[in-house]
Amino acid sequence: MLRFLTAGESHGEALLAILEGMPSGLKIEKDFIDQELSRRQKGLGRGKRMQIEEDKVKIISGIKNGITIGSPIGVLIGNKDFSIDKLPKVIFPRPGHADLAGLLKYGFKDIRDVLERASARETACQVAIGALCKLFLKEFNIFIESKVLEIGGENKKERIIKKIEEAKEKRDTLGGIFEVTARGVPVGLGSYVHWDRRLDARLAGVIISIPGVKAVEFGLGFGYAKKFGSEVHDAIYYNKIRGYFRRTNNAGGIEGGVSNGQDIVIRACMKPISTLLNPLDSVNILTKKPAKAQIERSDICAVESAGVIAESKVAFVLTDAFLEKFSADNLEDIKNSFKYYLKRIK
Ligand code: EPS
Repeated sequence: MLRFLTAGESHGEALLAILEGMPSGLKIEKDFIDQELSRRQKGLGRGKRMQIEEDKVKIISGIKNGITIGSPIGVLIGNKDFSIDKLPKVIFPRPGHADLAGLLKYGFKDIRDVLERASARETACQVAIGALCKLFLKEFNIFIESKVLEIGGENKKERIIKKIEEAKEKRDTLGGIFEVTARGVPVGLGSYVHWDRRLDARLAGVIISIPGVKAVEFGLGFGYAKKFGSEVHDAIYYNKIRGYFRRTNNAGGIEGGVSNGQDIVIRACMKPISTLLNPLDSVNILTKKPAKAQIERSDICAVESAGVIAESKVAFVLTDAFLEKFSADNLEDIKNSFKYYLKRIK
C-alpha cells in the first residue's frame, strides 16, 4: 500500500510530507521534483505569494545516494513567508472558503486558524509526492500531462489572458476547466469487484479534493447524457500487431472501474478563487453585524496550477494501483512481474 500524510500551514515554518510504500531501487531526481514545484507556482493568474516563494524540496529520508531504500520518504518545503504568529486576526468569513464552516466546526475565535491549513499552499506537498510517483511511473512509460481548456468561459490563450486582466482590473477572480491525461497506463489497474477499488472512484476522489474543484468527469462525462448507447460505447477490435484496440475513447480509459489500456482522460472544473478584493457580503463573527468579507492577498485564477496538482494526484493513485497489481518491494521485481503480465495479455 502506498500512502502519505502532509503537515504544514500556509505561513508556518515549512510544509512536510511523508510517503510510505515506495519500493526500493528507484532513482530520485531532486531537480525534477523542484521543476514540478515550480510548474505549480506558475500559471496564468497567480498572485503575489508566488513571487515571494521559490519552492524547493529537501528530501530528509528514504533515499541513499539518490536511490530509494524502501523506507518512508520525508520531504520538506520551507516557507519564506513564515509569519503565522504575527498575522492579524480574521473576523470576516469569505463566502466560498472554508472560513465559516471551519470556524464553527473547530470552535475558533480567529478565522486564521482555519485558513492557514485550508489554504491551497498545502498542495505544494501534493506536487512533491506526485513528482516522486511520476518518477516511478516513468520506469513503466506512463506519463501524465494537463492543460487548461477554459477560463472564465474563454478557450483561446489570448482571450484567456485578456479575461484574467479584466478580472484583475475589476478586482475579481476566475475559475475554469482543466484536463488531465495519463498515457501508457496498462489495462487492469483498479477493479470492479468492490466500490472502493474502482479506479475512477479513486481518481475522482483525489481530483475533487483539490481546493476549489467542484466537478469532475471522465472521457465523454456529462456528454453521455445526450446520446444513445450505440453512439458512445467504444467498440472493440483486434489485430495481431495491436492486440485489442478501440477507435474511440469516450470511456476516458476506464471501464467498470478498471483501466482499459487507453489514455485516462479526466476533466475538472475549478470555481473562481474565493478571496475577492471587492468582497461580498459577510458577517462580523464577533458582533454578528453585517460586514464585507475579509480581503487577503490571493490569486486571481489558479486553474493552470490546479492542473499540475491534479497530475500529481493522478500520479499518486496510478502508482498505488500499479503497486497493488504488480506488488513487490523492489523495482526490478515489479518490472519482471509487469513484463510477465504484458506477455500474458498479448
Ligand atoms: C498558495 C499560497 C497562498 C495563496 C493561495 C495559494 O498564499 P498567501 O495566502 O500567502 O497569498 O496564494 O491560497 C489560496 C488560493 C487559498 O485559497 O488559500 C499556494 O502556495 O498555492
